[in-house]
Amino acid sequence: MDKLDLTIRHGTVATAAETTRCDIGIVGEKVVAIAEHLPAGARDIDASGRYVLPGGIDSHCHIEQLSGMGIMSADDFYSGTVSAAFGGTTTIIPFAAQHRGTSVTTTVADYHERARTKAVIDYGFHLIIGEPTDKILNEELPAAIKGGITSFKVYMTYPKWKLEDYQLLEVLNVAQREGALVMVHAENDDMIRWIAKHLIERGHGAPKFHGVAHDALAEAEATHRIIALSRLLSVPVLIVHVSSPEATNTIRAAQTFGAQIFAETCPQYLVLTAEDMDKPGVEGAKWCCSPPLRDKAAQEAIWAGLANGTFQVFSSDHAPYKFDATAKIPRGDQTTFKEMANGVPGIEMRLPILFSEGVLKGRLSINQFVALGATNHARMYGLYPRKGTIAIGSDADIAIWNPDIEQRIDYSMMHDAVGYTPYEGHVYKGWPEIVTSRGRIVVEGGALKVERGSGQFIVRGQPGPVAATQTAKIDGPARKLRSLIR
Ligand code: DUC
Ligand code: ZN
Ligand code: ZN
Repeated sequence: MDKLDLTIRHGTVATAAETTRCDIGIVGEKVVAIAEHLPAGARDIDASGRYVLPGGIDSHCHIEQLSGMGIMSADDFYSGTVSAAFGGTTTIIPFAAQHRGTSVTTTVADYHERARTKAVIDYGFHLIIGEPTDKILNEELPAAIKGGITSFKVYMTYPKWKLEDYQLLEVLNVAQREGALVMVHAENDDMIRWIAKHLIERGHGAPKFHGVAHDALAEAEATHRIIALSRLLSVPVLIVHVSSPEATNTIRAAQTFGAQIFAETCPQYLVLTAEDMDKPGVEGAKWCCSPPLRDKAAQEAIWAGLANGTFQVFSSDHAPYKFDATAKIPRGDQTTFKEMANGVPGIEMRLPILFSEGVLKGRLSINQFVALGATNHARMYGLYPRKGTIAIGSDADIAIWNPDIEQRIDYSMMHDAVGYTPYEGHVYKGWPEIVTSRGRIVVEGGALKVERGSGQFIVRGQPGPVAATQTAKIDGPARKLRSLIR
């Protein structure tokens, strides 16, 4: 065997399928050898006592993006990807957000430009479709899909992005025709707006009322509705950032009878609750995200959904907004929950939280951890097997985890540009020590080892569920409709 460029030896290697004690050999950007014993490469890492895992994939994060409320996120493609890498993530799929009045083509070109010179790890994009005009649906979206952007997000709430059911059907129809996966933010806009108006009129503008306005029934209703729309056309849908027991149970039930419904949840719903929003003044704005934090019972339901397979992907929904007048508190201590940017940072904490609270506390196996944090994202979003696993021929994107390190979270440990972490003071055990991306060591010894702009855009293939649908026999309510409407 030719000399290996990099070897990682004596570690416990876990994929989504199995756990083995073996050595890994890398040449250039690829894994080329996996064996019980390999000779040391030009660079040799001793991974004794460590887990050697596929680098994480974070398929839901907002980087250098203008939100639905028109607010710029704090992280650009440099700080966002550096922060991701320090948390054991080697690929991100943030959003290229199409705002009304801007074409998808311009949007995509814009985001390519933002990322190209800054990202330190690999990335793709999902599109956010804010305005599904005929031109966008029939010309611009198909072109973006051909360019490797094979998934897009739609919103059932937020005035600037909300799509009507009719528009959602149009988008699902295009996704089916073009082979793309639709991600959905499922909350009932009218319920939220109605509750919020009445709360604000009565002077209940404090951050904790954000949780009241975004009642779990708003999430449950929209979840039901998008499932019905998906079933009507037999088009797979992935429901993002699921937070409540009602929505989780609804998704589980739909999956049980064969609907093509996939789901994602996020770290904030596992370890934070609505009580975190209940702080003096507007401090609680730091914990305002949508859907909002719920209660302990909801945390348990989400953990159960991770363990039993209701959720395929665990993403950060990193939505980094500064606690200042640019984002979280535009009117200082007079800001009401309706005026605050929605979202919490978490790109760096995503995997450490799942490892500590999931794997080390016995809720998930190490293989489930790998599936939820990496492999299923690759399968869902058309990156597999190049990304998301450790196999011969796959990109050498690897995170070496030390399960014995315990740390109390302090914002100075983070590498993002947000200025705070909602996990301040929490204690988590198990951290990535060395992270590689396409064979390059990205993080080692607490330091960044690569240059700005060294990450690459990854052209994604057809998403897994979509490919499966196209060969599957179509059943249920869609069958008759499909025979009449092509
Ligand atoms: N939706 C997201 O996906 N992220 C942050 C806020 C939101 O509403
Ligand atoms: Zn959302
Ligand atoms: Zn999001």
